[in-house]
Amino acid sequence: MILDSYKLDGKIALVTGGSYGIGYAIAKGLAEAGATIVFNDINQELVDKGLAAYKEDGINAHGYVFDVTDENAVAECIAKIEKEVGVIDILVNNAGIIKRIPMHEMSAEDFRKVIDVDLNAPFIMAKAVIPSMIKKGHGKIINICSMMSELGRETVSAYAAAKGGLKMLTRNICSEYGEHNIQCNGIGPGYIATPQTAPLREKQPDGSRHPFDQFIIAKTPAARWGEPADLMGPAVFLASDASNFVNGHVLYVDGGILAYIGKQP
Ligand code: NAP
Ligand code: GCO
Repeated sequence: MILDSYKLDGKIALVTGGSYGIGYAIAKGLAEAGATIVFNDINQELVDKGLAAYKEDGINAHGYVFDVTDENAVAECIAKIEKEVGVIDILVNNAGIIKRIPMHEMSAEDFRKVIDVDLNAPFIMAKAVIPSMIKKGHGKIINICSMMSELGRETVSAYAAAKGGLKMLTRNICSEYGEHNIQCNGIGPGYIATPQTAPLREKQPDGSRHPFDQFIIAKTPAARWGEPADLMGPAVFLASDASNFVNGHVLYVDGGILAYIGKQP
């Protein structure tokens, strides 16, 4: 039965930055499809917050504290996870940051910080899990890309450079490891209502919608912001056997933004 190919029973999924937001929603979807959930975040407070939320949702998740940009910490923790939980079958590179600063005002340090979390870390995480995936004979890597993997806009130069690079890293992992039955794909969320985009949706002093909020509504055929739950189904698909011949692809979950010139003002 084709629906059986979407089941993740017996699979272990690691979702980085999975305490809340998109990462949490993706992990919840993978859990509902049968996967065992492992997640990390950058501090114990966030991991504890995540563990409580997963428990509330009936998910017995495993939480670990490590910075995804720290190669030594990542290697140590992957070894610990493999010992305590098992070999990772599915890696979701979700952890990410953004700094919205006009490029000519942005410090090289801030630019590097965004590249470090949004591009270097997915490399570090994938490098850490691929050897065991090769031994196991299969693996799924899902990189959380962005509209900014395809488009630019003011103030997000570092983020767009990172997410554009992440699209090409996705294609290169596909190219280099496809023969080991490892599929590496991206999910490109559109504009999703999470803490990361909260500043773009803040109500104005007069109670009106934020100009950027109005802009995105006009640019989105669905005429709404996405919700983290909109990403659950696409993530289950890319994490499951249903997508074993899908590789190097970025699946845009954007309500149609990339196809649409935008509603006339
Ligand atoms: P978010 O609300 O900011 O959550 C990101 C998570 O990653 C947080 O838990 C964050 O912890 C964690 N994190 C950040 N740096 C880390 C590090 N060095 N090590 C470990 N964990 C770290 O973001 P989101 O909106 O859920 O987005 C999740 C992913 O989707 C990101 O890659 C983002 O670029 C991407 N994305 C978001 C949207 C959107 O519209 N929201 C659209 C397209 C793509 P802290 O709380 O400590 O920061
Ligand atoms: C921004 C937003 C976007 C979203 C997302 C869109 O400032 O433009 O934060 O970058 O986070 O990446 O796909």
